[in-house]
Amino acid sequence: MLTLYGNPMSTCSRKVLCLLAEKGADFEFSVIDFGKGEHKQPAYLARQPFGQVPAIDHDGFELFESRAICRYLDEALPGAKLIPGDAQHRAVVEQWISVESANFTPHAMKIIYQLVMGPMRGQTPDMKAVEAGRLSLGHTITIMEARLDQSPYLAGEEFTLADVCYLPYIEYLFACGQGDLITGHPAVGDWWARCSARPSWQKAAGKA
Ligand SMILES: N[C@@H](CCC(=O)N[C@@H](CS)C(=O)NCC(=O)O)C(=O)O
Repeated sequence: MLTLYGNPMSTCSRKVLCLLAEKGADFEFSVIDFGKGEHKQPAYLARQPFGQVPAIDHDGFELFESRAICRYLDEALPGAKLIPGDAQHRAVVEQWISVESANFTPHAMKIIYQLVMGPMRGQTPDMKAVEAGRLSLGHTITIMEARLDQSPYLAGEEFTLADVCYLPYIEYLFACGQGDLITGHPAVGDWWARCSARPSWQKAAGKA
């Protein structure tokens, strides 16, 4: 029995939802209500001490951190493999996941925070912070463009966990009017079109 504790709007939950859809896995989705502050209550903190989603319980095995969850579920569940068996191919997947967590997401989240989360709390966006985020993210996207000009997916010919990890942040960049960062780079734009059309992403993003 697999239970995912998460929220359908959360980027990190969507990574896991996408992976589960790729694998065709059966699971229960236990929605943690941010509005009620459920993620900061003792029952949930016992599962995820930072009070963040997602977390899982797989036959009594508990785990948090979205990337660790994805790696575990890819190995533990049957279905398509999103992490290759070959050592060099797997290392390239890990390289692009590291780029996502170090060079892509922190910059993307600066923009998303200013234009999405802040306004939800009644804050006015700081457009200088948005511009700074765009500049830093643009540098990373230029590097991704060079890679994606060589292969259809970040780690080569196949869709892998490396691609999955970027999708939730890009979805939000489009939602807050910053999609030109992606479409302004032809190979990155084509890659996004390919990845985001997958039924797994459509499902994870609540579009199907
Ligand atoms: N490194 C964590 C980050 C988790 C995270 O930031 N989750 C967000 C939603 S995407 C959250 O729960 N935010 C609520 C909070 O931090 O209070 C992971 O990858 O699982």
